[in-house]
Amino acid sequence: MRILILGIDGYIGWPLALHLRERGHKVTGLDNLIRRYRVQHEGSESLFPIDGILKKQPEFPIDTTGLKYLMELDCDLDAIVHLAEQPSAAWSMKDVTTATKTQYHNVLGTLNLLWLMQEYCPTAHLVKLGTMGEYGTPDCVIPEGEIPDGPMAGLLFPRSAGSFYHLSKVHDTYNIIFACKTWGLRSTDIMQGVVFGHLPGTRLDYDECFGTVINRFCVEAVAGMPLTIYGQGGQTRGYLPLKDSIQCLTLALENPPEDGEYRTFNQFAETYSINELADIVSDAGNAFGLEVKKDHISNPRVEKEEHFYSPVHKKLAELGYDPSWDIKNEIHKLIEAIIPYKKDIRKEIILPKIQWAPSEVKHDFSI
Ligand code: USQ
Repeated sequence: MRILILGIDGYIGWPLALHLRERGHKVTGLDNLIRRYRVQHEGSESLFPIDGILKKQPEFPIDTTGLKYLMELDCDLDAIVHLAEQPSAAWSMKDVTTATKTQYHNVLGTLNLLWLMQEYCPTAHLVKLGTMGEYGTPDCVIPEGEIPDGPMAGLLFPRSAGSFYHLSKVHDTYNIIFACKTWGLRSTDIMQGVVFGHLPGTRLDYDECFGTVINRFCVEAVAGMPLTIYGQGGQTRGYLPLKDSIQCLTLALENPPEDGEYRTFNQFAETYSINELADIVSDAGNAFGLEVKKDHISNPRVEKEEHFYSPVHKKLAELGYDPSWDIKNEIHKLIEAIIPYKKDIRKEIILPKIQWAPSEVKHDFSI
């Protein structure tokens, strides 16, 4: 297949490109490198060295100038993987500037892409990265996409997002459904859980905005800092290692939907509470002789800290997804990979500073 990856320089985009090429697909990419810039701008950096863009450029034609590149591809694309969005919930809750940038870039970027697709490549399959966080944490089973039975059967399951970032994905979902219905585009909207781990050449962020919780806990364990459990630690989410994310995206690409079809996959291996994850990281750390402590710090977020959580995730398994069930082993491998970088860990970027509840801070509205 001829596949264009939007966001090819990122945490998921780069290993996906390498994997798809290994499987014989023709891969090109677009990236404006804003993830590198944003992490730096927040005073942070990836713990692991990232493959430089100059190293990547000869391997894949990476264009950083914008979506107009699509028009030069002779519309001869089988699929577009859209990973080019601002990914941090915490960053979107920092201030009015980061919230509006998140929704502007994510929602309008996707809308722009949908218009380009209907004009230049209406038969290409759009694989779009959404988030499990679109659903929130309702007191009922979360289906995969539509409500399965009863008087509301077939309607999209209600969304109850927990940040302006998660909301940007909700808005994307409705725009994509509309484009499929109205223009006959086809799309797989991936509701992905929290990704962790690393693959060759990928970044490893551990700051409060761009580091996800397992990656942060593993870095904290190696740094000798207590694990930063936000609040009571009963918050439960779906998790998957990066290699599973690549496996699932590949399955979605190689098993495309029909023309005009919109489908949703709930993409994660297993659900865990923060307390369970802290125990697993602590045990893995102890195996390396690290003395891992845990700390229930005041929760900077506004979220339920004890709740029911039961999302359905069957569709990818039906396509052949073989999840990494042994999360302990994955976490063990991650800690092992982090240990050589212990001296590079910057402890000052770990503790959270962004408060999601209203504060006394006066924002700059001159944006
Ligand atoms: N948490 C802690 N301690 C920490 C960091 C996080 O207890 O040091 C808790 C948070 O309060 C939250 C949970 O861990 O309850 C997950 O937080 P996270 O920062 O790992 O993930 P989140 O903000 O939800 O966002 C991440 C990705 C996002 C993706 C989402 C999938 O950054 O791009 O969409 O995971 S999901 O969470 O399923 O919506």
